Amino acid sequence: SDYSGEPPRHPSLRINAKEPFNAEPARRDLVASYITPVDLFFKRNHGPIPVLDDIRSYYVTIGGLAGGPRRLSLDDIRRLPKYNVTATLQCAGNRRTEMSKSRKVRGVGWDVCALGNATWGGAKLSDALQLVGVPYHTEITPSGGKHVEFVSVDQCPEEKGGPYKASIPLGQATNPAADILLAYEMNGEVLKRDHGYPLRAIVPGVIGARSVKWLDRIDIIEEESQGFFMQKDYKMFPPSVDWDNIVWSTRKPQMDYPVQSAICSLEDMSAVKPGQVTVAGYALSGGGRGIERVDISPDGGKSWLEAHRYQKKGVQYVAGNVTSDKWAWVLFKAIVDVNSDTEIVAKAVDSSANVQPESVESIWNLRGILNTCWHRIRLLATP
Ligand code: MTE
Ligand code: MO
Repeated sequence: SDYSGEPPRHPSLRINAKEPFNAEPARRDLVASYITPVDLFFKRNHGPIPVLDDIRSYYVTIGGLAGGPRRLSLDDIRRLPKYNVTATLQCAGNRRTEMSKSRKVRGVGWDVCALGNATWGGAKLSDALQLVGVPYHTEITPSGGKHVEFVSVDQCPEEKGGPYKASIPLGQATNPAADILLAYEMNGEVLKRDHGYPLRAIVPGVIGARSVKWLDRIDIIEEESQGFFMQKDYKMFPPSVDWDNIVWSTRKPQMDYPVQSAICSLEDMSAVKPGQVTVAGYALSGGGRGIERVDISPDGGKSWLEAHRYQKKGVQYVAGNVTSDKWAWVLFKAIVDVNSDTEIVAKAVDSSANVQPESVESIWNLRGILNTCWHRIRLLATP
């Protein structure tokens, strides 16, 4: 693969793999703002960043069972009603390094920052599909049946040199309330090359792998995509399955992400002065489920206190069960007293009362995805 055309990147990013480029921000940088700056937003790639210079000749082709095919230029997409959706994109591999410490897993290692919260601007996928004659859908549909497949222009070794592909159920793609975007802006600016310029899918509440960048085609197909990243990756297996007994077809491709939180104001095993310590981080859940609460333990899980949560820039605390952005994370903060060596723990509860699992062993899986166990920070109290 040719990596000579990569864009410049922020020097403070922590690089997990150079080619393809995979990087995440430092913990403290991530929770310094409610909206993640584009420069510091994690970058997750499976191949070189495509060079798409002449966007006047760019178009996305909508076809497959949709008929046609119809080509939509960027102007066609921009003429559709524009929506701004604040949504957190999280890689299913977030926190993989920690899972690998319990038992080895395969995949790029990530600390706790393989996610970011951005305001995405673009047309709704449901409007683009309606434009080419595919009607809206407003009921909940089963995940079986027809899918909408996104096909990129990038070339991935895993796809045997072909483009990155992923699909979502047709009923979700055509439902305006799912807020799925064909995004051309990120935080009010033209999308950067690293994040899918000129056009990407944003599928809120779903693992990042389905938000395909650098769109080339959108096809309606009979069943879910047969691409590598749907069939041979991003599936969650039980702890009993390893590389010698895996049968990929026994599991469905992962869609929604589960409830998650992590502490970002502290590094594991760091020294602190005895006294008050700030415990701050993020919490989020998939499928449009908001965060109901974040519990913090100052003593390894024996006792708990509830953290303050906020969603907006102006540090507006969320009271009771009122949350404003259903696709976006909440940031949290608590002050705890530390007088001796201890372990600080965070766990979140979502609006359906799903709770993060206590141990990593119980959710270990060979690909190291969806590590959502209680997040623990060991602190050394040093006077
Ligand atoms: N789309 C293409 N075309 N190629 C990719 O490698 N990576 C996916 C998804 N879309 C990928 C892609 C994965 S696994 C994630 S987590 C997100 O993009 C990351 O988006 P970001 O790099 O904008 O943060
Ligand atoms: Mo990902």
